[in-house]
Amino acid sequence: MSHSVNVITSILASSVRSWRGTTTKIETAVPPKLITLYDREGCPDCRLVREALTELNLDVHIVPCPEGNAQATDKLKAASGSTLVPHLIDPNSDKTMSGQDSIVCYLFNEYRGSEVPEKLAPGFKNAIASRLATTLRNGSGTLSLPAKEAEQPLTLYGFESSPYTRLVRERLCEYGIHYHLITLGKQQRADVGIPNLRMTLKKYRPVPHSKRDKFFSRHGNVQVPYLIDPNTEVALFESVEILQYLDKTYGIKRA
Ligand SMILES: N[C@@H](CCC(=O)N[C@@H](CS)C(=O)NCC(=O)O)C(=O)O
Repeated sequence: MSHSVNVITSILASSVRSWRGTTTKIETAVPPKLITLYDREGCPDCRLVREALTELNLDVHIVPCPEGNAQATDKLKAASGSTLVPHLIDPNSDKTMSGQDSIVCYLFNEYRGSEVPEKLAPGFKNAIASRLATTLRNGSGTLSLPAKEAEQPLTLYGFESSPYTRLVRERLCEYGIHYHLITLGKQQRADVGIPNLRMTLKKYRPVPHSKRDKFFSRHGNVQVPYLIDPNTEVALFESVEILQYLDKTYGIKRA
């Protein structure tokens, strides 16, 4: 599929989810230790957890579990006793759990001290719309592709509904590459839009002292996806370039 078609279907996938996983408030408690999520990008249930993570402004270590990756399945079984995703391990509270409803409720309770907001609440509507999003992406980010192992985890900046970031997450999942997902949800009107066309007439400035602000100080703007690979010391913007890089560095072409 061409990149443009992928971007369009990714925009449609975010649209059927009503762009959940776009915004975040800043008052979420920041846990000292990174939460781990055993995840399958194309899994509709996992999407609901990742949407909650963006909404809560929480970062996470993603252990991808694509179907057909025996090593990943073994890791998941060792961690959870089953092969079901999503599975979450929170070293801050020593809690571990499976299933999107329990995980989403736990995250809101633990980190915002609140119930799950209506728009993310477990139920039929969210479950169906998330399945539809997977269908629009033709199941990308579900099945394993042959790949070399990444020794150290990569770091990916993005937010759940970002159509361009989704394409990168799908490939990371298919290749079984683990990564730290740094969520940069939108926190104000000026964050809305693309990097050079924002909903503000003033010079763009993220919310002070936020993760976006830190990113802005380093790069002079906020644009996602942004990928860092400590194994090769490569750092890249632009989804096309990131995908080409992942294919070249980790993909193994079938003969
Ligand atoms: N050409 C870029 C486009 C990236 C892009 O427009 N990203 C949007 C999110 S989908 C963005 O960074 N928006 C600005 C923001 O979130 O602050 C690519 O393919 O990676």
